[in-house]
Amino acid sequence: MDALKDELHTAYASLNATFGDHLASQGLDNSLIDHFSECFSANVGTGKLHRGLATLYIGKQLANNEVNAEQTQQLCVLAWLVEMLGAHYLILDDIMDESTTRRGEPCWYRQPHVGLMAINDACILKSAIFFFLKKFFRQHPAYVNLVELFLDLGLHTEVGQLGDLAAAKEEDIAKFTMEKYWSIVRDKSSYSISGPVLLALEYWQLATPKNLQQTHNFAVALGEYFQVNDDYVDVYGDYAVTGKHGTDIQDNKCTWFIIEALSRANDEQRCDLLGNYGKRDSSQVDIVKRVFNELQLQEVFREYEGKQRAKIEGIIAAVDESEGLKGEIFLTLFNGFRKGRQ
Ligand code: DMA
Ligand code: MG
Ligand code: MG
Ligand code: MG
Repeated sequence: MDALKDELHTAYASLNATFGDHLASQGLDNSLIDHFSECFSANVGTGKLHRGLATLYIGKQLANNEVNAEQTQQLCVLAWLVEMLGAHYLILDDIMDESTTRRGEPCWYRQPHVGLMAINDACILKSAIFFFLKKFFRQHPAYVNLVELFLDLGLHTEVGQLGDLAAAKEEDIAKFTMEKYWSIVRDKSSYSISGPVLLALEYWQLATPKNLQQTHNFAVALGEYFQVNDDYVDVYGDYAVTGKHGTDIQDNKCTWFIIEALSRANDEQRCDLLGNYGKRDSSQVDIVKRVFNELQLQEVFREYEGKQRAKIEGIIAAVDESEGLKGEIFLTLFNGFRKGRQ
């Protein structure tokens, strides 16, 4: 993976510069170009690069690593485009979730010289994806499919975010259900997992109905595992590792933890949860966390994790490789997410 990371980083500078040149050719002021370049550097490529690395890795694997220089360059571009899509959503997500930190730094919208200009920065990042698709893939036979794929991934993610934000407005958290939770998660997490696989399949024109179905099944199962982990990190994560402070309890989010807690609580604990969830006051957040601890939710989480891991391994073992997809690809993706789950 380190060699892939180096390849990705080589492509990075040229993408940032290419977009800057495009803006300059439109007569944009240097100070504005510099602003966007800073936005790009601060938000794209500062995370764990799971999605980008996965895209490049899968892209190469599907071709048995027989990839020429031009194809490598194109796969690197696709990898960065997934990272840009992620950066677009995280900038907006931090504003909507009123988060304070991301990757150990103040969130982009919390930088004094940015503020709510971050919303427009996020929009430019997403538009830049389509600029790059046109620039690098206009002649590729899968061009239209690649464009449609980014549109689809975007819509799914936005629908997931809508579900997440609308649920957080629920005054009676006793109405949260696992069914609702899983449906939000399916949409919210889809770009992270199916994105890299689908892009690589489309690039090599291997997106057969069977391969798409297998990818979907895997992505749903891993997406669930991934989001429950993300919810875990929100409550129990170590800031030194995660670089973000949790906000789910304060934000009244419909998370795996609150649903499990409500289903296990006695009357007194239930009363504490209902009266203190979704409040900014840190002493109220502490009460919710105390109940989570009393209910030994970390233990319940470990059990869930074990079961879901077995389910994912089952899906991987059953992959039908007859149309070019490989179980090995899913396995590497799974291990990558597990290793960097904090
Ligand atoms: C973020 O979910 C989801 C998307 C699609 C950006 P989240 O708010 O739980 O993420 P985080 O915990 O990183 O803020
Ligand atoms: Mg968030
Ligand atoms: Mg969110
Ligand atoms: Mg979260």
